[in-house]
Amino acid sequence: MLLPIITYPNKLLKTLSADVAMFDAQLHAFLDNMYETMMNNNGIGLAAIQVSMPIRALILCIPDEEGNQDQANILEIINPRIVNTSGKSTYQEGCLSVPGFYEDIERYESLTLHYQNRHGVECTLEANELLSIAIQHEIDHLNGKLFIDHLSYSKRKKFEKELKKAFKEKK
Ligand code: Y12
Ligand code: CO
Repeated sequence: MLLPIITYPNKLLKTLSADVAMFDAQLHAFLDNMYETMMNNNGIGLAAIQVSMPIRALILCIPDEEGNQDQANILEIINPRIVNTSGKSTYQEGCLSVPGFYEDIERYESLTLHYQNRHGVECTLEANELLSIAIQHEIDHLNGKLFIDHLSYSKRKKFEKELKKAFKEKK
């Protein structure tokens, strides 16, 4: 089932999402719906709050070298904790909740993540490059933060101007 994705400036995107406690069939159905919704919208990452569910769950499907997204590569990450970080790298980010806007954001180059899978099993993941960036972007969503919240004052102004223009053009 496709779920509606909420977009900026919807205030729900500022929610601090709550830990997941029940790893049941309802959660599994929700994760399946998140996957369908993300793929249908050409996304590579989606946090539960983007579909109005304030729980600490996110999914990722990083494309391979040919740009293909394989369902076998899907990562379902519940109650994530970043336990180690190293390096810095900058990547031009986009977000399904901020359609049509892309900007360079600096993040940790590598990280170690502790999280639970859909069955509640504790897992550890070492992430680099795009996966590391995507994890940080999605964990920000769980904490009510968007990539545009990392922008400098002048870049944030540029974003607000583009948003106003896009809104006027839609009318
Ligand atoms: C690196 C940086 C950010 C992330 C977070 C996940 N971001 C996305 O999945 C963004 C997807 C996206 C898709 C769009 O749609 C198309 O390209 C057809 C899009 O364009 C519009 O909405 C107009 C914007 C963002 C992971 C890794
Ligand atoms: Co996003």
